[in-house]
Amino acid sequence: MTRLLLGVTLERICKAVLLLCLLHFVIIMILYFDVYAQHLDFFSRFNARNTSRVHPFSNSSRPNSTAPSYGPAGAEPPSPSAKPNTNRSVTEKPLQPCQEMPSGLVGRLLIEFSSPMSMERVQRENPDVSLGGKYTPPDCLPRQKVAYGIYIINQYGEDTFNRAKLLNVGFLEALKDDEEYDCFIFSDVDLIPMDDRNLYRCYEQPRHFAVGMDKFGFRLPYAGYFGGVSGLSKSQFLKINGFPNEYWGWGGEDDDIFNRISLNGMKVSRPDIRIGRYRMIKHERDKHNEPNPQRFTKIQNTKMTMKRDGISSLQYRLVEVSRQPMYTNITVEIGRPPPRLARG
Ligand code: NGS
Repeated sequence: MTRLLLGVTLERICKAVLLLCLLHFVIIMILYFDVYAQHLDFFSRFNARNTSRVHPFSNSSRPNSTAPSYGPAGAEPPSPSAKPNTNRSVTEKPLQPCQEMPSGLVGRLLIEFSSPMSMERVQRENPDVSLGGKYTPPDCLPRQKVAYGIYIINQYGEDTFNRAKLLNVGFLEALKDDEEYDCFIFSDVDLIPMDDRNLYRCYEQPRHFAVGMDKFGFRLPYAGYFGGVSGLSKSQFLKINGFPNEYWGWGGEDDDIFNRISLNGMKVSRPDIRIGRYRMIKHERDKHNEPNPQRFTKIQNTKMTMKRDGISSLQYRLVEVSRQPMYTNITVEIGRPPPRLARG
C-alpha cells in the first residue's frame, strides 16, 4: 500500500517536473521571438533613418541634387501616409508622423550677445544638420514640407538693396534644391527668436512670426506690420504672386506684402505676443539701403502692381552657390533701380 502511494506520488512529481519544463520552454521561446522581433525592428528603423535622409516622401533619390534634400512640407501637406513608401519590407515599421508640438521644447530662450559664438560651436551643437544647412527629423515623418534648409541670399555688388526681391530669389533657389518644398520661412538675418514654441512651419493663413521685437519694446509696432520674419506655404506665396521686386532701398516692401495678402482674401496669423519674441543684433544702418522715397506711393498701388510685379516677373543672375556646413550661401545679381528712382 505504502509502495503504491509512493509510486503515485513519484508519478505526480514527474508530471509536475515535465509540465514545468514545458512551461519553461514556452517562456524561452516567447522571449526569444520577442528579442528577435526587436532586432528586426532595430534594423528596419536603422534603414528607415537612412532612407529618410535621402527623401522621406519619395521612393527614389534625386540624382540631380548636389546635396541631400529633405522632406519639406506645407500648410496643406499630404499626410505622411499619403505617399507610402512601397519599398518597405514586410517587417519594416513605417515611421510615425512627428508630434504636432515637438517634445523637448524649453520655451523662453536666453538670448544675449555678450558671450562669443562661433560657427564651429553652432556646428558642434547641431550634429544632425548636414551640408548646406539641411535637416530632417531622423525618427519621424515631418507633417509639413517646410524647406528644411537654411539659405542666405546675398546681394552682389554695390547697388541699392532690395529685400523683397532677394526673398523671391530665395523661394526659387530653394525650390531648385527640392521641388517638393511647400513651406517657406523668410527671415531677416539680424533677428534671433527668443522662444522655441514659435514654430517655424506654415499655417492656414500666412504667418507673421516677429510680433514682439526688442527694439519695439516687444510689441507689434502697428496692426499691419509684416516685417522681420514671415512664413508662407507655396500656394499662399503663389496666390499673391510672391513679393514685389520694385522696392529699392529701405521700407514699404513688407507693407506691400501685407496688402497682397489682404487683397487676395487671406488674413495674417500670428503667435501669441509672449511667444513671438525676437532680439535684434545691433548694427549700423546698412549702406546702400537709404529710405525709399517712393514707398508711400507704392504701397497705395499694390492692387494694380501685384499682378505684373512679383515672382512671375522675377529676373536675376545667379553669381555663386556655396554649400557651407550650416547653410547655403547664394549670391545673386538683381540689378538696380530704374534711372528715375536712382536720381530721386
Ligand atoms: C514702417 C515701414 C516698414 C518697416 C517698419 C519698421 O514705417 O517697411 O516701419 O521699420 N513702412 C514704410 O516705410 C511705408 S523698422 O523699424 O524695423 O526699421 O518694416
